[in-house]
Amino acid sequence: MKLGLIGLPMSGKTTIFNALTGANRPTDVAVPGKIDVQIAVVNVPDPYLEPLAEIFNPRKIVPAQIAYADIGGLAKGISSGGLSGPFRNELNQMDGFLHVARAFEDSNIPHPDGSIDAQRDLDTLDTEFLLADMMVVERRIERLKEELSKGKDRAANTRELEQLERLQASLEAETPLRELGIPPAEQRALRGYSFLTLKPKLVLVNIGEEAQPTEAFVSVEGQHDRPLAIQGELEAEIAQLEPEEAADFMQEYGITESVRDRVIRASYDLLHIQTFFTVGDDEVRAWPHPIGATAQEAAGVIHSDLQRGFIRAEIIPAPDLIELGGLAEARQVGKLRQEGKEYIMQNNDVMTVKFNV
Ligand SMILES: Nc1nc2c(ncn2[C@@H]2O[C@H](COP(=O)(O)OP(=O)(O)OP(=O)(O)O)[C@@H](O)[C@H]2O)c(=O)[nH]1
Ligand SMILES: [Mg+2]
Repeated sequence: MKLGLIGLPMSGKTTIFNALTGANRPTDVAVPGKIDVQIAVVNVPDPYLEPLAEIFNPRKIVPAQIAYADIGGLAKGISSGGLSGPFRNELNQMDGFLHVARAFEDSNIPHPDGSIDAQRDLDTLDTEFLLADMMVVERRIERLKEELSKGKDRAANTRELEQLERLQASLEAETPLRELGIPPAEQRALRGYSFLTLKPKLVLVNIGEEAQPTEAFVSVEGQHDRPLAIQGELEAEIAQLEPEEAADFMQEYGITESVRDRVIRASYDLLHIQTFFTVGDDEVRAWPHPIGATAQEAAGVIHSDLQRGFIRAEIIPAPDLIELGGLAEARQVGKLRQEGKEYIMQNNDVMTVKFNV
């Protein structure tokens, strides 16, 4: 899973990336219009991984991970004529976006538009993404019409044309494709286009030093998904401290949860994912997987062989296993459940897959 930090120049993307990943990337270096990407992988904090490891004493403990990409260079006007190849390639690879907007006041950092207005800035980049998608749709529609005029693949091409014309109407009405409620199967069919406005997006408002949400933050609160308010620079400083010092610092500033924890949790919500565990002497491991996945689909997250040869799964919630102290103990008291292919995975299930290939 990979999420891209996007936003207008100087909104605080790199600052928040540093806070989130503990990186120490220099700020103020991106050139508007020139793509500049840095990726960091973050371990997902998990209350059950350590206690499970204590039971199994495995050679390896593998936490779930999320990659975050700091994507510099996006700016107003960038989509006129279509997004350039390098931008498209990078943005296509993202599973979703964290859209950073500036709400901090700082006279040393003049805003190119002369004032601080987070909603305006969000709209500016949203419009660029709408335009970028519109160009993709238009080009494809043109192409399909050409093919149809030659009488090629009439049925399939007509179906695709109708679908794309629906998407085009939505984009022209400035409605991002993610808001259309397109069913998952149809979304999968659209994957080849990598529509930017179809990808899930969460707004992060950089409120700077203000402990109280600023005007600019309040003005974006009505957004579709509730934005996160982040004190960018402060959080980036905290991320550089030793854990004990960081705790003192956070207490002093009334910060109850680090930006890393908050954003990771929000990322899970955004991507509709949850965790299951596999356990054993070899490794204890956390696996992110889509909420609603069946046991067989979840087995496929581990390895395609396990999905193909799936027979059944032994399941127990992680807290129960930790309390009981082991799989044998759990089996003894009848807490280790046998589940079939269609079982819907619950958050924090421990799964052992029985399979045959
Ligand atoms: N006062 C204040 N300044 C901040 C805060 N967050 C970021 N800045 C400053 O704002 C400037 C831009 O921050 P960056 O993190 O470089 O922003 P960016 O979005 O990565 O910018 P580009 O990569 O140039 O597009 C830097 O000088 C930061 O130090 C904040 O919370 N408060
Ligand atoms: Mg930057």
